[in-house]
Amino acid sequence: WQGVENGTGNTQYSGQVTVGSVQSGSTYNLTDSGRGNHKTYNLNHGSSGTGTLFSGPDDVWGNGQASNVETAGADAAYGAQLTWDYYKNVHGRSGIRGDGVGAYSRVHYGNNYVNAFWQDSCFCMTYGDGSGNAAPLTSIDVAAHEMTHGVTAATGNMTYSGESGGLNEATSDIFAAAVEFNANNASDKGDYLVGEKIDINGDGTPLRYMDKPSKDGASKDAWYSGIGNIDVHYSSGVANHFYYLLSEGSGKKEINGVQYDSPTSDGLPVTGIGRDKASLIWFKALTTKFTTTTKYADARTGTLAAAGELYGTTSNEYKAVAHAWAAVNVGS
Ligand code: ASN
Ligand code: ZN
Repeated sequence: WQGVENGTGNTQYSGQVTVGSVQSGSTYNLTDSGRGNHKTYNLNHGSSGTGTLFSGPDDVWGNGQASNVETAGADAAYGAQLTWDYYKNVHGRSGIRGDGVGAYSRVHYGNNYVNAFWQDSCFCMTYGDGSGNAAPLTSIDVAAHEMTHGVTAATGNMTYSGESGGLNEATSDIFAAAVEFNANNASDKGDYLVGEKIDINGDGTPLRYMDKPSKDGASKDAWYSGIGNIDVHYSSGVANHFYYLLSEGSGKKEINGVQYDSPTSDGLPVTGIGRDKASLIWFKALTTKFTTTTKYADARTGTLAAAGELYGTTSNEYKAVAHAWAAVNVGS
């Protein structure tokens, strides 16, 4: 057995990358021995079990095209690698549960399946190939979103319905953006868009926008009393918007070639503190303040408490948290 990141992944979305593989005799397989032995399997259109571990006579995975069966495996392995490294390097968390144990990925789930999902029951994530215009759901942000559902399940575990469900979903979008920025991949630069690579709408637009969530036609930019009654992928907009404002501030901004224009519900401008600090605050709140029943008002007090512990209650960071929540109509 040898090697961490010896393999070459020719991904669909992230160019040529290195992936963790192990050699066993004259065969290589997609096992990331440096990251909890995270394995990547080919379901080959099945919908249960693990299918087969990606393996072969060379240490080159995929050719950059969806038509090559290994390509989705390379993208999924890379996404898992980046997510592991993000939690380890930025938050000091070893693995999704913090116990050093890797999860596993399954690609080519079912037929024309336009989704990806995390399951705590198998401690694994699964990717569909997409259908029609929608390309395989194996981009960095989708991988990080799904794996973050595992982190959330192991920490705050916000119940997946009502306001707590929106906060659970937002946590996945927030760290998906953070992982993507942290990766600094030239082919998939960091952004505050969710699913911009998979063309799920068929017109090049992303699935979600964090600067102004309502741009998707369904997500909410600000809290209102009935927000717990809508789909968690839309009520998440309030916290996604909070995170964008806390990181970057309100108004127009260009980052990595993407134009943003973030409104505030109270009309008052917000000055951002940068995504690194915003992410540390959200992570501390997730792991030490949030619970199954956390609602938006509790997320506000939880993130304020986290900011107070990290930077002090008289800090600019603490004040920015309060301003950003006010800007999405979550008040005291
Ligand atoms: N891809 C979706 C998500 O992670 C699957 C779901 O609806 N749970 O949110
Ligand atoms: Zn989700």
